[in-house]
Amino acid sequence: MKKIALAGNPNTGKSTLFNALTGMKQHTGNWPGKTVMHAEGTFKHQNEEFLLVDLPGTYSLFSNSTDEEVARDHIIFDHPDVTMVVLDATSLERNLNLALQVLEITDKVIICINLIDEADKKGIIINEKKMSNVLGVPVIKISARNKKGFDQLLNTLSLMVKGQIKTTPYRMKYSDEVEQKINHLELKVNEVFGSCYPSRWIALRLLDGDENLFNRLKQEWQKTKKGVKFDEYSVSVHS
Ligand SMILES: Nc1nc2c(ncn2[C@@H]2O[C@H](COP(=O)(O)OP(=O)(O)OP(=O)(O)O)[C@@H](O)[C@H]2O)c(=O)[nH]1
Ligand SMILES: [Mg+2]
Repeated sequence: MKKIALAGNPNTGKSTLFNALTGMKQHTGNWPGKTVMHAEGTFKHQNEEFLLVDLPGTYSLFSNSTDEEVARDHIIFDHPDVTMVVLDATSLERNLNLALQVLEITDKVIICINLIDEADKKGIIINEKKMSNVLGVPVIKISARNKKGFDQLLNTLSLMVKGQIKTTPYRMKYSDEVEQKINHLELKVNEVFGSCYPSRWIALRLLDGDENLFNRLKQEWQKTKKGVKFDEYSVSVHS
């Protein structure tokens, strides 16, 4: 079963899309050890079964809140086959911030521009082809409430899980000085975790002093590599 994550800012229609796709085939509870709602459900398309996870709405994937932590940890540690980022067509500028963060983490991304009916009403015209060229991943206009654009979305999803869509996600370039530090840390992260996790993104977060992510990585390390001291690798926040 292919695992699909639904990420996006609050109120962009993730749960509406989730409900439209999974119908009654869903169950809810809490994320382990958290008081954040966890909803997952299944659906089929072209004989392929998908497990869809509705993530809490967040503005970023840093460690500012439990919601952000849950969304971030799912995308990093649960390895979804595809992450669909749901954007509000009427406030793209704000919404794209999260999309760029997801693109830093994974190259299996589909951008869904939702509430396209609202954008139409406001006379907002979105050139999804141009956006797709710039972002390097498929961009699809939908209306979750009216079930518009679903065929194209699901066909794209099927192609992506089969590895038939090549993406080139947009990645921010920083100043030479910062890039040097990123490269240095990235090598260390690779040494510790191999290709398990997105090393460039982790290096960026460590440079930013994200202690919460650091501790979570340490936990993951201790789960898999008992007996070897993480600290011996001298990867640390602010290194
Ligand atoms: N007009 C219009 N409204 C929509 C569409 N999709 C969702 N909505 C509405 O947008 C509101 C928010 O939808 P939700 O699905 O709850 O959004 P969410 O992203 O799950 O929100 P959080 O869980 O808080 O992050 C609801 O009132 C929906 O009915 C759409 O395509 N068009
Ligand atoms: Mg929701």
